Amino acid sequence: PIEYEHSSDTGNTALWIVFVIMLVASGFFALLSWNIPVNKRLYHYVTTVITITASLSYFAMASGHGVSNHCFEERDTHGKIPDTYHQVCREVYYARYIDWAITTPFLLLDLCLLAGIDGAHTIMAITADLVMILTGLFAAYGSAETAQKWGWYAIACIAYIFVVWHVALHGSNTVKAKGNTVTKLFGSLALFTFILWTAYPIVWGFADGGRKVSVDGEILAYAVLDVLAKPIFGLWLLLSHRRVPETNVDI
Ligand code: RET
Repeated sequence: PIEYEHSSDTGNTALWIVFVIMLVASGFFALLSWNIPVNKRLYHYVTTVITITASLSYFAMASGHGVSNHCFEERDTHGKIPDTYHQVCREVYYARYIDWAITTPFLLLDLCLLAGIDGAHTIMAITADLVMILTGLFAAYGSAETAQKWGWYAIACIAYIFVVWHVALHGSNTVKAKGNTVTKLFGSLALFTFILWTAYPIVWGFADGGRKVSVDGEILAYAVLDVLAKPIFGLWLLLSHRRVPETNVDI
């Protein structure tokens, strides 16, 4: 017998709701740049690209695209001879990884610009971030209970530590040159980001990885995190940017 793990109406409704939130946020962020000179719109561009990408990815997932059935053998008798196996098929929303591969570098770019991190360290942080997302994608397609799957997961986690290292360490140094207000703003935005981002591998471990959480539960957990990490993060950044002229970057 094949065991199927897939989403239901609850998960699907959540995907549509987040699609609408991302769309509204994109429109609002674009509007916020209305009376701002073109050369001062960098944060607006970057942040709007982030929510537009997310709305495309949520549209794909809600309408049944960007998802595949990942089937593998799972052992059902542990340590007994002979071992017997059964087939498990669980939905993998690979659209998320495409989304994350585009949006997480841009989120980091926002933070790096805010802190005044130099180009070399920004590129290193973004490279480590791409390694994190792509090795996470490999992990998602590994069979359960295999060292290979959790090996890729471990590599992704190491890459994540590099990302935090680069942004937190260099950012907290370089941001001082921009004064107290920007230093405080960067501190709180970076902490907010760190807490949210760290929740992703935890959700992944229980849902995609360990399969302790249903596909619906996984959708709901990522839905909450995605809304906080993109529209709420963006709102916070763009409204603060409006208030604090020292956040300006020259382009
Ligand atoms: C994975 C699994 C492998 C280990 C790690 C992960 C980290 C993912 C992160 C995702 C962040 C996504 C965001 C989306 C925007 O809304 C790939 C889940 C470390 C940090 C911020």
